[in-house]
Amino acid sequence: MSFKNNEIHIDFIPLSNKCAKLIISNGKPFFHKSFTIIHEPKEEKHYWNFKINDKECFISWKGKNLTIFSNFRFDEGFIIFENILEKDDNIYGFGERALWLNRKFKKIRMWNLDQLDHLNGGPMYKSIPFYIVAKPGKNYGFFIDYTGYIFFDTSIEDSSKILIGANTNYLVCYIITGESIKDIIEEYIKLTGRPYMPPKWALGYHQSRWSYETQEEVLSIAKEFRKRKIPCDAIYLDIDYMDNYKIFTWNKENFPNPELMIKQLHDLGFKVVTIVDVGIKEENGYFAYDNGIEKDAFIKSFNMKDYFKGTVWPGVCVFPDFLRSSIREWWADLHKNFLNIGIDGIWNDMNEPAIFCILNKVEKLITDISNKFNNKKYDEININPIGTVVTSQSISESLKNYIKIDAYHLDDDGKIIDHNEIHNAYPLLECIATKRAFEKYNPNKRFFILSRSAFSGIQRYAAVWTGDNSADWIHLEISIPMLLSLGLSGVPFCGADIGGFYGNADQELFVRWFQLGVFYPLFRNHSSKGTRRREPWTFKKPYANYIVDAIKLRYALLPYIYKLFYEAYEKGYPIMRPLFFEFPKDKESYNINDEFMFGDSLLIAPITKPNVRARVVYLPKVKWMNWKNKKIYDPGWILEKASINEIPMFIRENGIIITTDPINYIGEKKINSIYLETFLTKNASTIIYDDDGETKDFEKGKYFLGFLNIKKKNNEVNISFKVINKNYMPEWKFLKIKILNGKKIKKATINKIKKPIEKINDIAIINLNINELIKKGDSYTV
Ligand code: MIG
Repeated sequence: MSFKNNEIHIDFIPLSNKCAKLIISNGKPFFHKSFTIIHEPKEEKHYWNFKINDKECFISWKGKNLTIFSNFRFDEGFIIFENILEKDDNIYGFGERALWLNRKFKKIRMWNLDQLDHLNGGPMYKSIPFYIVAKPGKNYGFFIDYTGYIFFDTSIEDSSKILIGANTNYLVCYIITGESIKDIIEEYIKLTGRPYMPPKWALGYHQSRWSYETQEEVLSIAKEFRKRKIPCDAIYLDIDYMDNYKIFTWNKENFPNPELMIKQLHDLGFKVVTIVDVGIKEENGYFAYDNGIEKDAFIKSFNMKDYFKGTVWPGVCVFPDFLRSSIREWWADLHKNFLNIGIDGIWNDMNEPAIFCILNKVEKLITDISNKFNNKKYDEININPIGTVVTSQSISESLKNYIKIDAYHLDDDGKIIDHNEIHNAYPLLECIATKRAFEKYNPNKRFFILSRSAFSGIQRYAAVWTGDNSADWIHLEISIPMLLSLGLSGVPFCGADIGGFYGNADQELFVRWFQLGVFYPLFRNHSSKGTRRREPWTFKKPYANYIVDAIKLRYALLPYIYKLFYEAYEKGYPIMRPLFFEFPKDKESYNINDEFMFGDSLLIAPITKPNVRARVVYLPKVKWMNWKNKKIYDPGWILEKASINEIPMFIRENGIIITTDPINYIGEKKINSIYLETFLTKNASTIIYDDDGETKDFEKGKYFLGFLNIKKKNNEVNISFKVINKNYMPEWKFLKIKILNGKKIKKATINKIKKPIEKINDIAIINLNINELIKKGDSYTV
């Protein structure tokens, strides 16, 4: 269905039960290439109803009014329109912003930026133009598939509409709805791609620092972890491993034998992640530059002859034009030596792209700045003289104002594309190329990419982190809504630098941050040059012990976390979830910023303030049990004690968490048992998933998947297990069911066969072995 007048064309196209497309344009033909949409459903049957006239587009779903888009217009090169809201609607998503969960009353802009001041709420590294409007009984999502500048204003005059503007003449949007927010995420993921399944080691603890500066230092850090038996799986090499910051090179003096170092690290059970920036130093004789010139691989300046140049760490740089598939292939090839010597992960930094000074445009400004810095040449100034700070300020001045970059790309057909149209897609295209590198040089190995900048779809290729935060309580606290919002924006694999990147703080902050970081999908400790060291043993006792306890807790929870990653891969569900994701009928749960669900069964209420030894916790709808002291609570607001070594964690009534015995790193030794811990009042169930954790064989069906159910009636429990797939057998042999409130349990059966019950305190334990699970019972293989 469409509407047309001389100025504006609006098309509404139902795609499936839950998804419809809205195209707004000036009616001129336009070739829209999407980097994000991987699959558009085409189903005949649907529940949509809509009415369009020159003022409004009314949308209803299953016979009920859903929403209204209105007031479509063109203004100074922008398509502008409004999404009419009801007063009590809540707004979520929009990817990474240092804002509270509910994104009402805000000006939100999509323009990837190396944002130095996170707390100004302005644009940051990632642009995900997807929001969800939700309240009990109503949800829909809206995604704008445009990679240039977009503004959203959720605060004009009153909160009953969102003003939307995009700097283009042709806009493709998707409206998604369903019975719940889970449905919306699942549908959004079908459109934009499923999150990738990382290797198991990526779920462990990661140790990073800007920088571990020599080969010996890296090895000594790794050995210290093993000596002290502090679990750790990955170590990072930041920019100082390179020769003069030239990507894909090594500093020969400090890293004389990277191949040997990597082998030694692997022998110690460590995986190695190296940083790769996007800027390539302009230097004749440097292979990446020479080779790129030969391929005409770089983004061009306005005259289409010169390359677009800017200064970054190595000085004057040129930037790969990832828009062309041949250049993405070239970029993949640059990784050959790195991947061949065994590097396990690539860390894509500065890929907004972040540029200290853009040369072609601001020569004069640079000279002025150089003068200010005692006539140092601009490429010697190691601070950020313009770029980010100035940019973010000017953006906050006016909704439509942003710094355009005078740079041009060539697409696969040789067409010139203005950088400003694809600015936000730049990191996504880079990660596509990086993934290609892993595919080429390690085809069956699962890859690990960590990206700072992103656009919708990044979940297919990379984990992300929230950039340069600070060692401050407010940064700890805001990381919760930041990561929850990334999760609601289809990016489950995310984390913030534990401890804060910049600055220093007292030891209590680091303890509390590690205690929260256990539940970040990406559990990485990273810090800037010039800050105090952050390796766990650099803290004083007892703080150091509490930090190690937190890391060990992460490893105990790994089987549960792996299950959550599998659910993320299957359905796009976040790993850290806002309370309303699990309790959509509970009105109170829509505005809780300092608690979250870790998967479906665990509620985490971290301490986010200094000197706090108790906190209020909101417990939605069901009964809860404090996982540590086994105290049981009714729903509602409670006061919970949390001394410095405690994290308030609650297991949901009839929820199951899966734990295991301690290890120092993934693959160190065989895991013998897993434990299914439940607070059982009626009926609890979970999937049990496992695979080899490192290859892509699971894609070919080599995985273990079963469905376990525990039913309680009076003082009896009946367990049943259905095998869904057993083409891979887990390494654990025993599965122990721990009924945490099991004092009165007298009888237990598995697939109708009686089993003995062991009692420790009030916990009833039922020991099962894997053969009992898969042989008996009504199993079937797919
Ligand atoms: O301009 O590589 O966010 O994690 O340590 C700073 C040095 C460049 C920014 C990243 C940070 C990294 C740092 N990088």
